[in-house]
Amino acid sequence: MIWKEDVECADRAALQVLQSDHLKKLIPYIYHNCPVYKQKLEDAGVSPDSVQSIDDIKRLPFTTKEDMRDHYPYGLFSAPQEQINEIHVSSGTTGNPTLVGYTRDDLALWSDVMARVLCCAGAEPDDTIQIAYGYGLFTGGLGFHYGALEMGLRIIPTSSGQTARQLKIMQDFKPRIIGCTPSYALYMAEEAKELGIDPREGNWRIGIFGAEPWSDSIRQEIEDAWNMLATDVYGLSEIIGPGVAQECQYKDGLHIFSDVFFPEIINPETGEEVAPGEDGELVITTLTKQGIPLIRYRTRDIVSITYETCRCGRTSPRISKIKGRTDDMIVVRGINVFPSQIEHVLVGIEGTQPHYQIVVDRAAHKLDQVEVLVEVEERFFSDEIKHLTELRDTIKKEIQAVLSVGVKVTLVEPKTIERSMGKSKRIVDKRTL
Ligand code: DLL
Repeated sequence: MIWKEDVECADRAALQVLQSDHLKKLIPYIYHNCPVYKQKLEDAGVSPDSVQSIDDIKRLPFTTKEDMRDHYPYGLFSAPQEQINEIHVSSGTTGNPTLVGYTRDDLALWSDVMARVLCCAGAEPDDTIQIAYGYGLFTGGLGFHYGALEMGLRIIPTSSGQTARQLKIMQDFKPRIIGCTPSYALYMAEEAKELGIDPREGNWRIGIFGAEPWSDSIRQEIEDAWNMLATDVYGLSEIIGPGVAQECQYKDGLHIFSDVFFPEIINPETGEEVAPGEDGELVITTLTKQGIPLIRYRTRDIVSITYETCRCGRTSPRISKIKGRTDDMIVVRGINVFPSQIEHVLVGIEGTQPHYQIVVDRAAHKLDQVEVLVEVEERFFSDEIKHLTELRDTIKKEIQAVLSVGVKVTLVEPKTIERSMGKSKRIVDKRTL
């Protein structure tokens, strides 16, 4: 079963007509409703009615995460406040988080693309899905929820965490599909074994894993542990949440729903398009969103793209798994972490030095562990131990409050952390993905 088969299997010329129609409407809409975009378009010398086809997209300005932050909270919205029905945020770099808002039509679009995700993974209308992505301000849980409702699946909305309860629910209700981060899938399998439960004994068919980078060797581990097909789902809050691209059963790239999320792959230095098959930064234009439509949004995710028809019959372009980032963001347990967030905390704490290092590790089948090494002034080491402990606890508390991830803080003497002649190495990522 293919959700929206007419679109997903459309020939390229027909798809381009659809994309052009959308873009022709989108540009005047944002020009007249969002002063920030009006200015950006004028600065780029683009008059709204000059955009006539999808090929004109190259004349449009890029939108960046900084634009979102600079115009926080509502500056980039095109729809008036009273039409916004739901709000989500994702962690930003420093200061303001990234805020996104959905109109009623945007929620319908989200439901639709998430139904396409579920279908693409192989879900069937009678399936039961356990949604173990976090609900709340993260987009994962609700995105899956809306898609599953749209498709008519039976939903068990466990959200993330409370692993023993998740496992009991699996045993009792035998869902056939699960959605969660890949690291949580591995963690749950390990916990299950410790509790004497064999995860392979469920009724599993499919896992839909994303929100963080993972490799084919992790895929293999998950498939072996759970006896299921492990597929990759990609998305980001700014564009919609989960629901931008999804692997089919052939696991040969992620089908990007390009009729509504138009992809370009560019050289991040020059902004020029790179050829299919070559690595570059994924840039997305939301062709039909109303609340906060984005033009040529720089995702900072590195991928390659192919336009060849997939064995499953879908003609939609496919992106590779995410190969890296153009910035220094890392994803820890599904949560985006920027070193600058930690730096921001440290500069506000008396006695710390601007030298720190973030070490991320993952023991086999365990969740990511984050250790932050912080240089503190010499005097703390000759002082009472109690002062050192207090300082450590303050730093830990403040970092955890900003990141929403538990961290271990280790205080070290000045000049302990290796200095660099070039770009400082703030992150030591020991995880084997
Ligand atoms: O992570 C949305 C999502 C929820 C996707 C559930 C999939 C499943 P954000 O919190 O805004 O949104 O983080 C987006 O996470 O730019 C990527 O760097 C990373 N990311 C998301 N999916 C994948 C994936 C959600 N499948 C950022 N592989 C993105 C690698 C991913 N990285």
